[in-house]
Order: sequence, then C-alpha cells, then structure tokens
Amino acid sequence: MAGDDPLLAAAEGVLRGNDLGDYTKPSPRLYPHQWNWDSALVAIGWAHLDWPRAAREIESLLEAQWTDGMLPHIRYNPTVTDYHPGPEWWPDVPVRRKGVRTSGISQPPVLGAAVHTVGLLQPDASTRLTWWARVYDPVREALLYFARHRTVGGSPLVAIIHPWESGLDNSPRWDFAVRGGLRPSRPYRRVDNTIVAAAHRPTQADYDLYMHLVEWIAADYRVGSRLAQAPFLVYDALFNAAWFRSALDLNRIAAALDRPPAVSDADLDAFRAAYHATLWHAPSLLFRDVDVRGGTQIPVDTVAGLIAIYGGLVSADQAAAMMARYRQRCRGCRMVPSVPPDQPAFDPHRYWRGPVWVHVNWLIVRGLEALGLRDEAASLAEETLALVRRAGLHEYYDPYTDAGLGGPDFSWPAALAIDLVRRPVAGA
Ligand code: 2M8
Repeated sequence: MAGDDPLLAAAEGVLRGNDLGDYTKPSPRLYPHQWNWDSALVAIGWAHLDWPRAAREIESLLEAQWTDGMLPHIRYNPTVTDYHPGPEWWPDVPVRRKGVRTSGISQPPVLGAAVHTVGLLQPDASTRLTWWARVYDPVREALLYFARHRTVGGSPLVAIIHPWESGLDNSPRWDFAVRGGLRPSRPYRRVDNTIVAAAHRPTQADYDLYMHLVEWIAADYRVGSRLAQAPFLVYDALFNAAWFRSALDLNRIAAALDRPPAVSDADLDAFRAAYHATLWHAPSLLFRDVDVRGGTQIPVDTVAGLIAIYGGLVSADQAAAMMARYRQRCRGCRMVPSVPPDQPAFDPHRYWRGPVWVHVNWLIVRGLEALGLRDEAASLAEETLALVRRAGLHEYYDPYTDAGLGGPDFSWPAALAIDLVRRPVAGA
C-alpha cells in the first residue's frame, strides 16, 4: 500500500500503531481515548488504506451519541486511567448505548463532511450508498443538536460553552475568559504537562477555567435550557464554519439517498448571512469570534478566521484575499500558523497560540480546492507535505523552525498526509 514513499509508510505505521481496533487514539500516551473531530478526520486516512476500518472508526464515534443527539468530544477508553479529566468528572452522562462513558461537551462538527468524503473514497456505489444510509440519521442528528440546543436570541449561529469544544483549546481568543479567574471547587491533577513540556501546553489559569466549566456543565447536562447563565458562551468562527460545511455535505448525501435535505436552503441562507454579518472583520480580512455574553467581537486574529474557506461560506475572490493577507502577516513562517506573529499573544511553541497544525492546513487546502483556487491549494498542500516529510508526524510544529512539538506519532497528520499524497489537489 505504501509503495516507495517513506512518508506513506511512516503515516501508515503511525495509524496502525495508534489503532485500538474500533478507533484510533490521537497519540500513544498524551491522548489515549477516542476524540470526536480527530476520529472524523482520521477516518479519511483509513479510507485509503482499509475502507471498512474507516467506516468502523465513524461508527464507534456514533456509539457514544447522547439521547439528545450530541456527539461528545471524548469517548473514554475504559482501560485507561492516566488522562485528565477522566470519566469521573462527567458522571451520569446520557449516552444512548449502555456502558459507554463520555465527556459532556462536543467538538467542531466536521463529521458530516468527513462521512461524505469517506463515502466518496469507496469506489463501489452500492457499498457507499448502503453505508451512507446506515449512518445518515445519527450524523444528521448530531449536526441538528447544535441548531436545537445551542442557539440563542434568534441567531442561527451555534454557541460553544467550553474552550475544548472549539478544538483550539488555549487559543488567545479565549484569554478574555481566562482573565475572569474562574476556578473549580475541587482540586485536580493534570497529566498532560508531565508528558509534554509545560511551556508547550495550556497554562494553569487555562486549566482552572476548563475545570470550572466542566463542573458547571456536569451539574445539569441540559445546557440548552441554561445557556443564558453559561459562564463561557462564544460564536466560534471555526466551529460554525465546520457546521455549515457538514450541513452542505449532508445535503449531498441526502440527495444521493433520495431523501429531503438535512438543512433547508432557507436555513442555509440565513446561517450564511448571520455568519457574515456577525463574524466578519473587514480590517483584518478575516472572520472573528463573538463573546455572546458581552455582545462583542473578540479582538484577536487566528487561523480559525480562515476556516470559512473550508466551510463553503466565502467566494473564491474573498478566500484568495483572506489567504493573501494572512500569508503577508506570517512572512518568514511556515504556513499556516495558528496565530499570526503580529498578535501580542503569539507564541511559536505553545499549542494553539502560534504553531502550525496539519489538519488545519488540510481543511484550508480542501476548501481552496473546492473554490477552484488550485494553485493556492496545491502550494499549501506541498508546503504541508514538505513539513511532515522533514519533521515527522507531530501534534504541532514551530512555524519558524519546523520543529515537531507536542505529542509524537500523531494520528491526524498521518491520516491527512496520506490523503494529500493519495488524492492530490484536483487539476493541480
Ligand atoms: C487537544 O485537546 C484535548 C482536550 O480535548 C487535550 O488537550 O487534552 C486539542 O488539540 C483538540 O483539538 C484535539 O481534538 C485533542 C486530541 O488531539 O487534543
């Protein structure tokens, strides 16, 4: 399968090394459970190697679905005890399937889009349609959970209630909330900073906020009815872009299955209009996030503002202008830093405050490709592959030196490197 390409061989080795049979852990020690958006994207890599294994990855995620439709951000591996916070912080979660333990929050909803891509990577049409028909309803419910339980004040945009839901945990966009000084009522012991250098991980103040929010959420999982009191309530540009892209792709699956659209055209139009009206920040040619409680845009530029390109929310012209500006701000860096170096909070080593992340690059590559911006897409794909060929398959990378940081032998760079090699940018 790997042929002569050492990258393909290394990437396949990482996926097989992290494979727990039903799902792939993100990395050997740091993240020993199943993560929501990791698994959705990792399934795309598996689809090139072993298509039934890709389908299994997604079905295992769906087994963690809650009675209200929410797909949690972690499905816990019951044999593992050295991850914090473990399932004891999330008691009595309303999971449909008895015995499955999960966290009590979600993650960027890329699943609908991933299920579409994994299906398209199955060459046999009848196998593809049978699988889409099997997973369509739960995947649609997981998407609609957000429209039903995470909207406020008449806006169709989805509000997240924990920085972990953003997937970009310690993004400087959330510093306003960390500065509030919220802390949990109980002591806790971190494990992450004993595995990875503490200077490359979130701070103690970040974790104090995270654990305060865990306690607030676990006190009553019916968060939809208490959003007005949520200590952290944010319209995240990346999360909402992922929601929209999954809605578009679920509609494509619905059409293939001869079913009505998952989300109506009128609802898509209203969502797109709200996304632009609420999140666009013209001076930086980027989308920003909104602190819903404060009613203001959060004055920090990050890569999350580019994900509308993947979301199918902008025209090719707008996407090209957004990319050109971001590139210009990041001169001297490997693209795409998670935070441009001109932002005061930029840190080239600390997790989501500057380093480059392969799966984020991949989202942008595929978004540019879909818009027909082939040269831009192909050059970012090449840059991303050059990075992993040079530095290996790490959680994230220093944008100045390419040094691999965070967890080693990481699953999503492996899976998406396989996809970029095996499915080169169309027409490039
Ligand atoms: C990171 O988040 C987890 C919490 O969910 C952690 O730090 O323990 C984030 O990068 C997140 O986006 C990712 O899904 C997860 C696993 O790779 O790790």
